[in-house]
Amino acid sequence: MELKVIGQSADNTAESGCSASGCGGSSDQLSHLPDHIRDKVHNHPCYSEEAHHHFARMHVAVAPACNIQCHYCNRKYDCANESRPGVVSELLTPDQAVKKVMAVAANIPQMTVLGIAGPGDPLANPERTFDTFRQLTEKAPDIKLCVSTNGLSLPDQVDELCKHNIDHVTITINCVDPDVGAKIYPWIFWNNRRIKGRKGAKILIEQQQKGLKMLTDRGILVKVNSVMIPGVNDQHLEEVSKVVKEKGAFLHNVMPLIAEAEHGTFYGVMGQRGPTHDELQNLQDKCAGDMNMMRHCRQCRADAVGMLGEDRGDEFTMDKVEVMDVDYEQAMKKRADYQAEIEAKLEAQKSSANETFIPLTALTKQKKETRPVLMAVATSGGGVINQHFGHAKEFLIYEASMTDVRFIGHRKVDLYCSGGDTCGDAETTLQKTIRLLEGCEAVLCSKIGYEPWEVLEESGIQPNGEHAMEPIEDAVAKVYAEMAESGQLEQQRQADQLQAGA
Ligand code: CLF
Ligand code: SF4
Repeated sequence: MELKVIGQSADNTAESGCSASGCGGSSDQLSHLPDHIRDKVHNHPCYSEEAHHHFARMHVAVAPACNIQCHYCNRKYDCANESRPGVVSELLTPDQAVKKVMAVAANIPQMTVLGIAGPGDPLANPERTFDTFRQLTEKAPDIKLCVSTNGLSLPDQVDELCKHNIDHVTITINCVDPDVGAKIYPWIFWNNRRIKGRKGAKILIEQQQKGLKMLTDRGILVKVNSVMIPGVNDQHLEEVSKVVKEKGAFLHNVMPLIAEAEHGTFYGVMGQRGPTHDELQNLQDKCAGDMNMMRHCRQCRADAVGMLGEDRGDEFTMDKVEVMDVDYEQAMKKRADYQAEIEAKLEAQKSSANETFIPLTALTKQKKETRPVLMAVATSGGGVINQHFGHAKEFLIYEASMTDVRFIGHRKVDLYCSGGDTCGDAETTLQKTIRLLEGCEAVLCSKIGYEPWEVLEESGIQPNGEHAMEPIEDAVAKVYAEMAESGQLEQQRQADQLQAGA
């Protein structure tokens, strides 16, 4: 049975209602919302942190052109608004896109959302974008539609978006100050002219803010993406968070700049660095005071397919899609059943958890103040610990403390084990993984080989394979309780104090 853990107040008395998964997890993140909003987000993998463990999204690359230039973008690569750099494998016509969506939906029944996110700007390609949406509204009414834009032509397109029953729009807003904007956008294309520098940035900002307000006035959920660029807008994004919240944005997603010289972007070539994990988390925490933050974004490709963090695009290239025989009526029934099963399972987990709240005091007799701990988790989805350490392409990072367990992000790693029972052949990649997990004190996975176990332990990261198939947040809470129980968290605090005093 799933355990739920309630936290402690500073004086170590058990507090009510603050479950481990509730405080940091998304079930409670949604519980304060009115029903009609919950309905819109409960199975959207980007708008609900919990949903991203269970539901998938896909993008179709139908929008090649863009009406602005961002210093972090080279359109040989995917749109950095919504994707990690990497060429879009196939640019699709709307008809091809619709075929592909139906083929994917028939084969991945947990795929609930279709997004158009590039490789250029979807609203700078309105015919292609809206033709795709129009056809899908008719042919696949069970799929949620989602779009991501830089916002320049948004105010002109809001009526059209509403016609297509689009409930979710993402606007990338990196600044609300044209002087900051001039350092990010060299030009925009506006009224048939190229407008450079501050003047162009000012128009873009005005259009973004106007479009945001128009959408929220119409009840459309708006997520704001911001790219964090150290030294350019990092000090400014708190202000952005406040402004967009005031205008009704639902969620703010602060993403790290990705800039490599080989991508051929201005920032990449100029050596502009992206933020460190700590810098990103600190900024997200500061912004969180003002609004809901998204921390599970994977900066997807503009043609991504599958759960966030996985890409099954290779299974659905157009040559494969063309020969797939899809009976969508039949597929819709299968999808509805499958999704109902997932939701029933989640509901059952929630109610069983509500009945079995366990005070953290019951898991640990530790009465002294303990410090928070970062833990890495290997999972392939489903909200449980179900992945071999050596097979993990990314780790989810959780922060556990006496009061809650909260998800704070993910870190991508190189895959160093290509299968089989021998872990540790490629030690240098393992070392890279260990560097990536810097700051984490435990790693929870379903299984781990003997060699990486030893190397992790030597590096101060405790491997733990004892919670395979358990819900992540419960397992993290239990491991934290064990650490507190053993006194190591208090000891460490004393050691820190001694070191500080030395
Ligand atoms: Fe795509 Fe974006 Fe819709 Fe999601 S992605 S258009 S809202 S369906 Fe999601 Fe991917 Fe992050 Fe975007 S993880 S990059 S936030
Ligand atoms: Fe590139 Fe997107 Fe910026 Fe356009 S809006 S320049 S496609 S990152």
